[in-house]
Amino acid sequence: DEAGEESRVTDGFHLVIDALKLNDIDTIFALPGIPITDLTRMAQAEGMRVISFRHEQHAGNAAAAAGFLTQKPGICLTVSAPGFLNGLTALANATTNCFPMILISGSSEREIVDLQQGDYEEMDQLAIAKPLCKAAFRVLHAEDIGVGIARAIRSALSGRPGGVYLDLPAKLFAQTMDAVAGRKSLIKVVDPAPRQIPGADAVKRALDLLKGAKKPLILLGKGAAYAQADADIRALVEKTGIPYLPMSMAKGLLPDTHAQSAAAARSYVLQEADVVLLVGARLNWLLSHGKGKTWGQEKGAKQFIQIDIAPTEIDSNVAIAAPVIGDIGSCVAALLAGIDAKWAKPPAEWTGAIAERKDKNLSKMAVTLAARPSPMSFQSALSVIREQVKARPDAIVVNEGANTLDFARSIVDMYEPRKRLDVGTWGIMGIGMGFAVAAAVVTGKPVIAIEGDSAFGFSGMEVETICRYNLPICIVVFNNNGVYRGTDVNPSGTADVAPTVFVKNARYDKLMEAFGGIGVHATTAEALEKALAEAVASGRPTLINAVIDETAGTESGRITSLNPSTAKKK
Ligand code: FYN
Ligand code: ADP
Repeated sequence: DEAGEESRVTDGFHLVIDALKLNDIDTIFALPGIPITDLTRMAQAEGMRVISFRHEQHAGNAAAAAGFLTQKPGICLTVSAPGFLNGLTALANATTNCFPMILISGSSEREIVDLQQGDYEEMDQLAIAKPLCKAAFRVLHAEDIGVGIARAIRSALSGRPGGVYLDLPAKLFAQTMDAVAGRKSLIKVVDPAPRQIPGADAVKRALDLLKGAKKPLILLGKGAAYAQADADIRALVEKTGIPYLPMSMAKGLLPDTHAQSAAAARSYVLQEADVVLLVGARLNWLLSHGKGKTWGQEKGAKQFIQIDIAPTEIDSNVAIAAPVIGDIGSCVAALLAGIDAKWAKPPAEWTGAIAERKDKNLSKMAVTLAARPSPMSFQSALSVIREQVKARPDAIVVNEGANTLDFARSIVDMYEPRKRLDVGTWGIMGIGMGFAVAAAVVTGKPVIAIEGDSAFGFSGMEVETICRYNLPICIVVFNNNGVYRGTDVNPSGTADVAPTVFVKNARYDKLMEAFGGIGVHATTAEALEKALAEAVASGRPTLINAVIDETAGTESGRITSLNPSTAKKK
């Protein structure tokens, strides 16, 4: 009969869903449309969580953040050509950040695309994706779906994690095959991120160098956060007694209030340290390429120990005296094994000098944070968020902007690993709502998104998504009327406002109300405090329009120096 016939065959749609489920992937971040609309419906019917967005870039950013948080590739599903391109930005960003994700895009008919005969949304997506991600695959036959998904998962997770593109032409979904053969064609990936054990000689070299250091420093990056080797990393720091510095997304790996944190003496330790142990952090622009004034070059050469899974990362900017190649869990465990009770803690001269600088900065900070100026300053508004995060250390902080990012990074202490998601390696704007949605969906914890008003604009429409799924997200928009600040004027005399200025006194809170969420217009720290506490306690979608002094804010925050300035005389 017909029903029996139906159960004996499967199709491309179901093989994709079954292959993902077989590999414990239970969530898809998507934007439905031709040719993947039915795929989203069927995935939901088959018990997957399908979170559908308003723009593919945010679905892609959500997948990337989910990958970082869970060590499973986040899945982003888009339509062809323009939808694919929108998702591709997020895929490239995920790859840059070493986050595992898979962008699955439907594509048009190969026969027409390859002859360039002008199909609906015609584009050779595979070719375009290839240089922008870690790996890219296309599946043409239903019986190869299992292999395609397995290769995508392995590519995203093994070695240095990253983004993978999987091209699924429209025709593939409708293809049918025998259900039993279909099931047999699927692959459950065994050991998708194999441990990579460092060589004993490399470990010894690193330990010897560390032992001889007078001013050692440990630098933790987001690779260390991703690795989920939290207990061993903490043990390494505490057993050696070496001061450490977290990169922004490594904040909370050890609580920022930890006695060994040198975050509040950053410039000093970078300049003064003699041996630096990098754990999952690259010596890129965020670390001034490991040289120059930031690193006190005039004070003599530094020696680096670098733990990384990617051997070619070593010597990328400066010579690395002791590379330790392997997964962070294995490398840190191996170092720990070489640290016994006889290990000499760093000289008190070094730790004492750091403590002195740190205390000075912390006291200065305390004064700034206690002030209650009107209108609010970045610092007074952030002092409120700082207290809320202290009260709810399990909350996840998403942070983007320029000044809003830079001030929040040093003001808002983090207490637990992987609770801070931000602009990452590229320093990009637009990750806000995608990251916030993923954080809420995969952890179920409250999310506080600290957003510059400009940064928020890139993904603001996703407040509808947040309301639709009733996610426990509180967005705080730091509204100072513009990019960096709101006071620039157009010098030409025409009616247009300056390029960095927005509509003055905009009410971003109304945007949230439009979709049934809670909007709050906060002009004082007290009002902000009340609204934030209520939002975190209730878990209801909330947007607080925090009015910040429009004269506050510097060009590009703390990276002003990256703005090119002309040598031409005025
Ligand atoms: C840090 N600091 C503190 C504290 N934490 N003081 C007191 N209390 C606390 N808790 C001090 C720290 O010692 C530094 O002072 C200063 O605050 C800044 O610290 P931060 O933020 O850690 O360091 P810095 O120099 O800003 O870091 C460099 C960086 C960072 C490149 C890693 O700026 C960064 O991640 N930038 C990303 C920027 C970005 O992507 N922007 C988006 C594009 S904006 P000193 O020690 O005195 O120096 C487009 O326009
Ligand atoms: P940050 O921006 O915080 O300094 P980066 O993104 O520059 O951090 O560096 C992260 C590094 O961590 C990358 O070089 C990446 O290869 C590495 N990495 C990521 N995951 C692991 C892992 N599980 N084991 C070892 N290294 C890893």
